[in-house]
Amino acid sequence: MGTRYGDGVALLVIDLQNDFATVGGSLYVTGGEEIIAGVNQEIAAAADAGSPVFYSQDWHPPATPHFVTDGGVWPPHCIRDTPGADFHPGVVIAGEVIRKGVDGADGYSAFSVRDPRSGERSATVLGQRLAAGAVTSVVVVGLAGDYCVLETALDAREQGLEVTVPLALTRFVERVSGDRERAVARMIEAGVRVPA
Ligand code: VGL
Repeated sequence: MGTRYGDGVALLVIDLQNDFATVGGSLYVTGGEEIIAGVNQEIAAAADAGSPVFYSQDWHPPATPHFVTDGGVWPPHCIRDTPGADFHPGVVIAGEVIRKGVDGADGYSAFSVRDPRSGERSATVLGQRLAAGAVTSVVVVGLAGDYCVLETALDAREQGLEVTVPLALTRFVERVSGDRERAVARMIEAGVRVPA
């Protein structure tokens, strides 16, 4: 596994937070907790090879049009400064945390957020950080494969990065049956590598 990392490669750990990764979390992604040991191995492999690790963290205000309670689709989740927004206690944190969704935006991609009303997109600091570190290739792991991992991987491709999403290191929401297959197909179409 260490072979994935080295100069020019970064590991992006997406939203491994209690609300997604803990049984009983408000937007629990089935099996989310199963990937944690493997993700920690990736973090160790990246660190050993000198590759930076970035962590995205969904960080919503209590009311946001992202939530069903305010006209959106999702149950309230990852509300800032609550235990649901904390990283799953099993995840080793060994890098910079990038928060998204902070001002009521939809925060799917770790690279950009989107105002759910105006549709306007704005960048997080991740793109700058990767450019500053001369990163040309990213490995994306975490939750969920059909939302934040997908959008992060597609944004990374748009920025011209090589992208790998090891499928064993993500899980899918599957709001609609078939979303997993559709998400994987979109990744492949965009040139994302999706090893098992
Ligand atoms: C996510 C749905 C809503 C995710 C975040 O982390 O994939 N999914 N907000």
